[in-house]
Amino acid sequence: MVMEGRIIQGRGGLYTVRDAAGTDHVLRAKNRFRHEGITPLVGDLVKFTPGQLEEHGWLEEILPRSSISVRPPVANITQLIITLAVEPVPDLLLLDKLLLFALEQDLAVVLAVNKSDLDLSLAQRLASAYRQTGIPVLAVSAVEGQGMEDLRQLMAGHINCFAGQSGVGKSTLIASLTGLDLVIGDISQKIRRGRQTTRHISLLEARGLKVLDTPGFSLLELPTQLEPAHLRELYPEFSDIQQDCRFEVCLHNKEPGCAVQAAMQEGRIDSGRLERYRTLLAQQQEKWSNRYA
Ligand SMILES: Nc1nc2c(ncn2[C@@H]2O[C@H](COP(=O)(O)OP(=O)(O)OP(=O)(O)O)[C@@H](O)[C@H]2O)c(=O)[nH]1
Ligand SMILES: [Mg+2]
Ligand SMILES: [Zn+2]
Repeated sequence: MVMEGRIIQGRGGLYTVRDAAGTDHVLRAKNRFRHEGITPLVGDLVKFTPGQLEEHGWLEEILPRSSISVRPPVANITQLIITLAVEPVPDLLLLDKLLLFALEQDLAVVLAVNKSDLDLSLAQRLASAYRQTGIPVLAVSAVEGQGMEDLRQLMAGHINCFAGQSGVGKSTLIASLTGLDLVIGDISQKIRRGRQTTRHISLLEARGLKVLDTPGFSLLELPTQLEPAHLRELYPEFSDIQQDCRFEVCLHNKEPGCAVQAAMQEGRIDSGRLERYRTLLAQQQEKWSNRYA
């Protein structure tokens, strides 16, 4: 008997799949997946043969994915909640790379600035820097509750995935939203041990929300195939302005008559965003020119 379900966790070569009735099945992937170079991902909709008694069952087939994210490696999410906080020190280049991944996959995005009980200035700074992108920036506090109702409303109806550096409070936010008992890290211990508290990706469902908790990370490479000239299409705040650049394929990298540069000087585009765009552009140009080397 073949059934359908969704992968909610994968660890040590075993996948937990939840069927439509809410029953969880532990499965092993058929060798065929490995031979074909296919990695089942949390979020995947699959066909499977359930196990008998104590035996695990078999993952038979992965159904077509509506989105695929490489970092974190998940399938079929519809919204990425990029989480930052005053501690650990925010990495805005990482934030912009995550945004590029999300927009490339047509995902909805929310910036959740957590720990706003400690400090509101980061949330204010980011709200101003990302205003022209149209992406919602929320000041939230998982421990004191500010902004949590707004976050919940933005999450409704989506398959949400939290992503961001280790220690920003992704699991604490999810625990507060869902009422589930998740393992929360102690930040000083984390720095000492240098590893994440959340070790595996899992899809959680409670209080009407669907949400993926993921381990934090701080390294992220843009894919080599991402063409440098395509980058500018992934900056929502450039879209109305760049048609006024003197050159049609202006890369907004100090070309004469660049309307984006002018907009930045007039304060209509955030200077930090443009600067980081240029950093990423240079990186992609470097990768692109070496791509056959
Ligand atoms: N002051 C304050 N501390 C918070 C808040 N949210 C989380 N923390 C603390 O931040 C630390 C890290 O929280 P986690 O939820 O484990 O962080 P994480 O992002 O899930 O980390 P990884 O699982 O390693 O990726 C814990 O000590 C939390 O208590 C908040 O809103 N305010
Ligand atoms: Mg965590
Ligand atoms: Zn330009």
